[in-house]
Amino acid sequence: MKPVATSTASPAVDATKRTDPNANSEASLFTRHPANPILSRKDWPYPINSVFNAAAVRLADGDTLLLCRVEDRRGLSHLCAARSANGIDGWRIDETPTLEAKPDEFPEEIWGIEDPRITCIPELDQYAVAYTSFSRGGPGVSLALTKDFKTFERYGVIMQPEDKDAALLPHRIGGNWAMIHRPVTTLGAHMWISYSPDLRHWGSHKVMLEARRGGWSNANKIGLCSPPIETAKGWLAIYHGVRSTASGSIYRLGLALFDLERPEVCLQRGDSWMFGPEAPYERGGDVNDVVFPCGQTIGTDGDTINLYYGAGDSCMALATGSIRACLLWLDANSSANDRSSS
Ligand code: BMA
Repeated sequence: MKPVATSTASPAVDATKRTDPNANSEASLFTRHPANPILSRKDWPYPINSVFNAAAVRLADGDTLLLCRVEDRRGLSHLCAARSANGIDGWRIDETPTLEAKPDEFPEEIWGIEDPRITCIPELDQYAVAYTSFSRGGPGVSLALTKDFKTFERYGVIMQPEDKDAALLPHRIGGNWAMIHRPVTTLGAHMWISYSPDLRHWGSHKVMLEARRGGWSNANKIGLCSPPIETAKGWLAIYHGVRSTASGSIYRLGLALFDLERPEVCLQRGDSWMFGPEAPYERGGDVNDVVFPCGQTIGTDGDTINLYYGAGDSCMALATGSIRACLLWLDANSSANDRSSS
């Protein structure tokens, strides 16, 4: 990064001190871990191109498990588990892919499986993994259940293309399972929520949050990031907004809060993004200017968010924040009840 030029600066500002191009950013809600990137291809036990967009969960034994999207050297993705006692380093990575595409049985997985989100489901005593299947018709949403991240019960595709960025809520709402996802329709790429009695048959589809329009940083395309966090005030959701520019897309993160009983009702939506590509590993990669979280763990204090995110479609990074701070930030930075595309 180059320092800001000094020659034309106003005399009142000591521009020589402004070596950080983001120096006028407001205090960030999330702090990057100094060990970033925490996982990259050099760590892998077998040849790969990149590791990014991992789902995250804290296991019963206290380990953090990241179910990473791993892109092989054909360009196709599979999922591979990495476990660590502190969620930062000392990763123990499965020696072979943990969950691979099975196109013979599931033709929608012909070009790989991507971007998982894990939800712990106490009623089933299992973890649900919602992931993207890359089919001939585009991306769709598939679901698998597991107890141990070794064997998986595959449900196949549950939302047909074009659809992705899906996560299950951890318990039924009004008797039905609820899943957030991002279908692309002629109306745009918005976040929807759908309901199911059995995790196989989905209906009662409702728009949950719309991409904005015009000049907004999250105009035209948004999608859920990590599974929403259940708080006393509502479901706290981190979502990505995509800005299209002449030199490509910029993926940044926004915050929104949804009603606990009726999650399709947006209570608050932040106006500005709260985290975006700034570090070198986020600004440059196979795809530049991408931060893309698919999972988080919550600290033992019940407040700390350990947000795991893919950076530049090339490596995994960690940033920490606070549920309380996110809720306060929404109080201060939201337009009232704005779920729409104004
Ligand atoms: C999205 C998804 C992500 C990817 C991002 C940036 O559409 O495909 O997997 O990280 O684009 O390339």
